[in-house]
Amino acid sequence: MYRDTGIVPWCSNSIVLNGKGRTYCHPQESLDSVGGKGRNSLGCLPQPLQAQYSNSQTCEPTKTDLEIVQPKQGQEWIWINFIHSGAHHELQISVDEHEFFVVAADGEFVHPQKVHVANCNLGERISILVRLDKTPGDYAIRVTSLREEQVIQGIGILRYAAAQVYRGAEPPDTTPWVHLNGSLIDRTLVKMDEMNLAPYPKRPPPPTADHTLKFSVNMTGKSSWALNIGPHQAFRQQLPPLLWEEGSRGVTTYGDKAQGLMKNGSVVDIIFSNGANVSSQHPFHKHNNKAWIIGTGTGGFPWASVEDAIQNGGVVDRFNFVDPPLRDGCRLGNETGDWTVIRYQITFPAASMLHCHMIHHFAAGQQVVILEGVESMAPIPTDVKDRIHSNFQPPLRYGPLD
Ligand SMILES: [Cu+2]
Repeated sequence: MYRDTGIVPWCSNSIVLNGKGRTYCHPQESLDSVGGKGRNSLGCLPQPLQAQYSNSQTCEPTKTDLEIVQPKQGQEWIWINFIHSGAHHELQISVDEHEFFVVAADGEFVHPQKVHVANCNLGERISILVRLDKTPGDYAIRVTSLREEQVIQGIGILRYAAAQVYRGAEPPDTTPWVHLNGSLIDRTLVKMDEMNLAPYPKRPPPPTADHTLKFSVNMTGKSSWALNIGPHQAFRQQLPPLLWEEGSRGVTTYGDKAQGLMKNGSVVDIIFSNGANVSSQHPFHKHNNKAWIIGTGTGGFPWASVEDAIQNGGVVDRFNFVDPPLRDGCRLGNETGDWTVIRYQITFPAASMLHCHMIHHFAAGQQVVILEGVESMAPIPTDVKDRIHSNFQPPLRYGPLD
């Protein structure tokens, strides 16, 4: 359906924590008040031609158990790790009536941020420390979608050790910090600032880069997304390994001999920018290395490199070389011309994937392969090369989703 109509199957029934959660059917006026009119009973906005090509979806409530997080008796703090394994809804984390500290991002300690809500994008990890200083009882842990296309929230339970609770795993009736769409109930509340998640202890990025890759994001069809020249074609994973078979690479492999090898130990800048046909943010994931998010901006990135941008573009204030976040990926903004720059050092020789984590972008070609430090790898033994591979010859008209 998605390939041929561009209709994305993102309308979900529930957001679960450790596999537990419910479908909540909110009153239509609640959905309207936070998300505007025109949503279905699951809180979803209709897509063009959806009624023609797909079944209608109706909210049916469920009553399953909720996940309970419970500290031991006497514990004054609780540490909770959130791992976003989903592929569409950026989520916002909150715990009713509790502020908390964000203490780690993607498994690395950060300078703690005291907040009421923290966002956790696709594929990301956020760790929080919650002080258990409220009246013992059950408090809702809320994971709220920040995507405009669906108003949806998942609920878990923070249950104090001393809580006298005999009500099973029902949603707590505590007071949330947020509305159903993730907007704050009070403007004095504090959101996590993801560009201010400095590594702890300090880990500044290398001051200069050896290589620059520029990726311009564009939607090239209703189910086709590209970084630069064209979408990555999924059939390439059926071909003989591109590590040694140059014929398997296509236009979405970077860092081979023709373009200049990126050697082990070298420093790479990747500059993402949005082209004209862009309708949503892109949470990119860089495999194998963490990368510093050294700059973001708007209005396009016409310069050849970060150095060029600083010398000739007057955008030095858009960069942070002192204590930028060190993450598994980065966010590219929603608008045409938005840009984000990451910097990393190749320390793990590999054919690495770089892709958007939105599943319908990823599947529709928003991914590339980067050959990193491959010159330092031992030669591939002949008996490995000579193992039987399928001799699959795809028709080259294939698109990314075929
Ligand atoms: Cu994307």
